[in-house]
Amino acid sequence: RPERDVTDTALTLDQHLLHAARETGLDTDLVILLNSIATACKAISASLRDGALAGVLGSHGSQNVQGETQKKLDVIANDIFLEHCAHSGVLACMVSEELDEVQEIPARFARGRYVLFFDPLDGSSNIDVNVSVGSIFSILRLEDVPETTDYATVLRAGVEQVAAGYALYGPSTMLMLSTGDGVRGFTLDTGLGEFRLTHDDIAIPAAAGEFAINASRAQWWEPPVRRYVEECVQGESGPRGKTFNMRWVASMVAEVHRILIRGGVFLYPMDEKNRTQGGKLRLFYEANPMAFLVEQAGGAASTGRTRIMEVEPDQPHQRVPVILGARDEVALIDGYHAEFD
Ligand code: AHM
Ligand code: MG
Repeated sequence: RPERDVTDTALTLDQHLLHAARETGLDTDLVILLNSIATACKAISASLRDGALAGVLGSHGSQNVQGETQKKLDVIANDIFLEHCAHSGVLACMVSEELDEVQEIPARFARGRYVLFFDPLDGSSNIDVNVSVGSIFSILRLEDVPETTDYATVLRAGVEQVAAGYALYGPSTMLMLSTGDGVRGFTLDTGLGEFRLTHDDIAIPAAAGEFAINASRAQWWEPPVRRYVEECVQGESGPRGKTFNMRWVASMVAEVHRILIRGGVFLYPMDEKNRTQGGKLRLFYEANPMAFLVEQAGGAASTGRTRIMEVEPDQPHQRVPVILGARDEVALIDGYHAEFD
């Protein structure tokens, strides 16, 4: 029988977080919250798995605060997040992409200093075609347990995040997480019902050979984005001197995951069509948490004009242009914006 070290086994997320609490002083209230979020993601993963058989596909017949038609699973996933996180005892409040108002913590539960922002089911246009979707979350810690939780109290710039991550519901379910000391990936062990540490020390290479953008919007692009993409597709004979590959899943979680695993750059830029809204992706539920992860993995995240995590928020459902991934590519695209402005 080959020798096997029985102690060399992948830690569960709980084990990893408890070690981090003991060894690096990770706040135990944050551990409790991350644990609740992981449970919510496992529950969402379970609801997605049976798809059409469970009658969960299709439209819910309602619209969210941003006027978007909600899928049944948008509503189910939002309820799952609220249900599993409300009683953690460590939250001041929650803010969801799917809700009009800040979600208060019911009086029967203890309250704490943490604020949880989440997009319960990102990329939900992909659900009916059985393509990967995800949940995204971002966590802030307030100085004290707040008396009121109006938006003015909880809307802070992304640099104040203490943790962020996402769950990807793909061929396997994964949870990618950063608490400010790098990015780790955990794969759902369905037999055990636990996330287990499978990806350590995630690093995005500084250079890229792959870009992701919805090219059907080329008609509305600004000159710096047009220039960047045109140069990439000119291949070896163009100014970049190499051939780039292109991907577009239309599911930001899958896109960012690909970049964390094998590199590249992702753009959902400002264009003539989304300019009045400020962009397409939401600052709190999409841009800030993904920027935190990407920077923690050595990449960069910009609006083209500003570091995303330094954008000063003015409203909860605010949108921003997003350019993130390989830091040399992001720097090049920022440079093109500076030249054209
Ligand atoms: P959603 O929050 O309504 O799901 O929208 C966000 C999604 C992102 O996951 C993805 O990057 C983008 O929208 C896709 O946009 P498009 O439909 O223009 O390709
Ligand atoms: Mg979304």
